[in-house]
Amino acid sequence: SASLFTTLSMAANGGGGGDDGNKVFKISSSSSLKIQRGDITKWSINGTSDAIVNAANERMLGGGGVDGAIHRAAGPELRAACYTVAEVRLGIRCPKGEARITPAFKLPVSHVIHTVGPIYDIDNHPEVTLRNAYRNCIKLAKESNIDYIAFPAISCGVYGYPYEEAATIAISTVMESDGDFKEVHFVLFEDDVYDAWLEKANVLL
Ligand code: AR6
Repeated sequence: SASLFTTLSMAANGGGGGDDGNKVFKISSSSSLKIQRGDITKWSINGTSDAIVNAANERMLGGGGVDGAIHRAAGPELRAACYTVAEVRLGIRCPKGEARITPAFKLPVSHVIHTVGPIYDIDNHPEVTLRNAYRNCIKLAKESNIDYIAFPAISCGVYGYPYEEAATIAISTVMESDGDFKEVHFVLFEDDVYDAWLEKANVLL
């Protein structure tokens, strides 16, 4: 059932805005999965029903990696909005595997969905936590009427998740969203992460 189109025009145009190397797969009759290299802070579809996912930490007040990039691009209002998210335990706004939503402020999307993945070498059953992170983002996005969602490679940076294993979990979990979204995107910053995602998508879709 593989259905792969390659949008060479974007690459030929020089890409940019997270659209270079854009590969499109069908996950249902009404829903497609796009895998691209790029900076997720530049990504948007319509600014009204689109959301990017942030790979945050449990404090949910910013950090390094994609989290730092998202907070820088959104402006200080994002941190202020995160600060108002209720703590579930002292200093913890978003436990691992859960998700929270905020407005996106200066970003070109309507919302940011913050999630926290597992630390691969430390946490028990990281595969369960990583799957829960993707699932809870999808659930929250659906409840918030998001039609277009973009994910980074959650836990594949500082948190050390091996790319191939993370790709299998990420892609198989978004395949469950089957028709919930018009488009699900993975916007991947590194070539080897992008290659791992593309390889798994070609196997799974
Ligand atoms: N757009 C898309 N992907 C990006 C971007 C970007 N602008 N910048 C980095 N990445 P990481 P984690 C990729 O470390 O492993 C933070 O300090 C990056 O290359 O951001 O879940 C948080 O505050 C990698 O492939 O997130 C937490 O403390 C992927 O995003 C901790 O790191 C995820 O890398 C979370 O660690």
